[in-house]
Amino acid sequence: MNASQLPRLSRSDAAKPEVGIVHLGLGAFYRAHAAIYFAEAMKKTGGNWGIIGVSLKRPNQRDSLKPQDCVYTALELAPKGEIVHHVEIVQDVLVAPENPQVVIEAMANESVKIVTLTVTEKGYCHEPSTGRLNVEHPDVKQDIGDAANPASALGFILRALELRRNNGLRPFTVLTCDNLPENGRVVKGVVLELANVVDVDLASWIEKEGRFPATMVDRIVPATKPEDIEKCGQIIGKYDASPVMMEPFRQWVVEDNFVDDVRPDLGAVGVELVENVTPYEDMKLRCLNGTHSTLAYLGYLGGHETISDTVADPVYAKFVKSLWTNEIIAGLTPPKGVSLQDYADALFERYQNPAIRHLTWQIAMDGSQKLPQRILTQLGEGLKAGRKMSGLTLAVAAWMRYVGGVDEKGEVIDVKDPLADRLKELVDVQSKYADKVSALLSVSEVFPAELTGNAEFVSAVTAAYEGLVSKGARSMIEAHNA
Ligand code: CS2
Repeated sequence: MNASQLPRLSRSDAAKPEVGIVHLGLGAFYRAHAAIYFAEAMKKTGGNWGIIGVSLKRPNQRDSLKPQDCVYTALELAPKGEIVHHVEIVQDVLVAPENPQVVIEAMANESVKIVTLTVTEKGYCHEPSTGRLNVEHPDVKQDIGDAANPASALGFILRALELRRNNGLRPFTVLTCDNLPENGRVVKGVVLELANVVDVDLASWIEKEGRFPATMVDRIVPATKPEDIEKCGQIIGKYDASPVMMEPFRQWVVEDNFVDDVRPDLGAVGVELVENVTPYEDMKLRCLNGTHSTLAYLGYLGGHETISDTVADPVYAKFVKSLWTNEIIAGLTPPKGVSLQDYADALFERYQNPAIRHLTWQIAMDGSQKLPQRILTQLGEGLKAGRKMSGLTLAVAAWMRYVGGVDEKGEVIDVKDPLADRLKELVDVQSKYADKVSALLSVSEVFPAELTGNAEFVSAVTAAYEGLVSKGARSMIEAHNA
């Protein structure tokens, strides 16, 4: 029997909490991470932290969740079996383009104390290399020009804060849950830049009264696939159209800086509330996301479908371990009491989990937005400090090879990236390898001058690129390991 023929999942008789949180960008990651922490905190120590989820672009999530009263299953997948979580914290799902005013009003409701965001790197409409708002971004233009119809998360935050101020309410805390370095400072910066264009008094009110805590979020949550829906149906005996698949490990480190100190009791459920998130963020972005992207490009090119398949290949396993030890950890200051080598060893085990089918293709998405904070900053720092950074250089070359859009068997790669067309054209119009590489290096939103001006790096990345084209990813890694 297909899962869709089973009775539909539904809400229990438990009382619904009042809404205290509006979340922008309701994807699998948030439902498997922050939403579960909030639900557990509420269960443990009370409070009204029900969530209204907002999809900023597409109606899919609403269409799947509303017929099951917005409840869903989170399947915790360990190598030895699974644990089922029934999650009831989401109270409603709105689709922003269908009725932006309803979203703004929901965010301006007095009961709402926190607006959380998972809009991915590109959702901040900023230039990754400078952190500045991209005022030419079509969504930003709409946010500025059409007050009643914002397009980006920033526009919604701005208009909702404006309404709260006009109604004499306190602002909400803006809690970003995206993988960006200094994510709190980034979101605050772009919201203030936008506010300054629209209304300088509003900008000063937000600057003075608003709070934008930084966070480090971690849990591996692959996008839900059709076979996951079937598997979930078999396990729970009900049809859940939108379950989430997650690994057992989770971590959330949050800067304890909320408007009027109002927040769920996150400390009671294992969230680390700290003054300075930066060392945790650097550790996670570089050790985890940096190697994730590296394995995604090199793994995909080498014919591996998932991260667990990739690290099951001993050549890749040796490579990623040496990356941690020789290139990544050497440049990091560990958070207090943390051993970075233990952290890397634990990561390797997480990557090995065969129950988590995390596609290399999925992680390879949006590389132009991810590369700077995951790989390029540490690469530049390592070179400056005189370290050999050949593994991360190979990762950059693999990204270049990947965005060319043709794999090692000559088949087309479905490259998902906001710059995909431009990147492909840069590669295609050049015939020599060195010219292709230098054309890609000229994309200044991605590559900082300190790397493009480093002749040794340029020749190393060019050689790596040539090697990837002529010998293939696996052979290049083997040569690197030797
Ligand atoms: C991944 C992340 O898709 C990606 O780019 O690297 O989503 C990663 O799984 C999470 O950050 C883990 O916390």
